[in-house]
Amino acid sequence: MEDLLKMKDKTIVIMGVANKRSLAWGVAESLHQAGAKLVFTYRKDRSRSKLEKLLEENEMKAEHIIQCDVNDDDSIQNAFQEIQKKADVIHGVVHSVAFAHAEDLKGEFLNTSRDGFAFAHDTSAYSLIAVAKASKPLMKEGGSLIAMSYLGAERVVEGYNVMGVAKASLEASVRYLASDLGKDNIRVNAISAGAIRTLAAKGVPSFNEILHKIEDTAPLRRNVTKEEVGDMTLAMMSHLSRGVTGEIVYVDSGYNIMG
Ligand code: 1JT
Repeated sequence: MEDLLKMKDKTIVIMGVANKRSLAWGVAESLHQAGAKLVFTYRKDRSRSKLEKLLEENEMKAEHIIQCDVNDDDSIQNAFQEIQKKADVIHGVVHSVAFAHAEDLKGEFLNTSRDGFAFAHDTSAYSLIAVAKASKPLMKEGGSLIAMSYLGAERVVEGYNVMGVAKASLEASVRYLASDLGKDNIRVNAISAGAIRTLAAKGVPSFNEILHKIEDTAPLRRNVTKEEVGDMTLAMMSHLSRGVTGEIVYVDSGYNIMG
């Protein structure tokens, strides 16, 4: 019983902490509690400051904090080269990064621009492929890659629009990457998280409605938290999930099963 998770000697890279509400921060807390060593990447300087403050407040220590812009191949390659220099071996990466232009997350999907489509897919889906490629040489002892998705990938959720199509691409990429990387004992999975009030959800006019609908109709009759997403991410990083790859795991109070 002692150590079912076997996280003590593992180094995990977490991408996408913007503030204390970020899913990636929930993941950091769960992985830290399990004894993992953490490396963080950030894009904006502001996110780095927020992260440093969060780490201090929670008496947590990062092994390294490294800048990485997922829209830029060189930045991704450089970031993982830096991580390799400092940590040598890593055992997993949490990809908790997505972006789309605000104008593409309202009104009709029909109005999605070519540029808005490309940008959402580049940032939110292609980035997983680039990160998988850059991190593979560091996962010499095998590893686990986790991406974050949302139900809008497979159902029409009003307003989610181009992000839904980008998340569909992300989920398909998880399966193709899982197929390629299985021979290196690298697993690739996604968590489909229920609606959670994060920075990303800010400015979504229908968000309150979505949260209330989940409380009324999801099997567990409540919304989920970033801590619950963090704990499932820990499970998917750990020894317990060693036989699982290419899956989309729902942490959504069961909402997705309802008709
Ligand atoms: C992004 C945004 C990715 C918001 C996201 C996201 N994944 C989940 N959300 C929350 C959400 C957003 C909308 C929604 C339901 C949930 C915004 C910035 C780009 C990346 O539609 C009803 C719009």
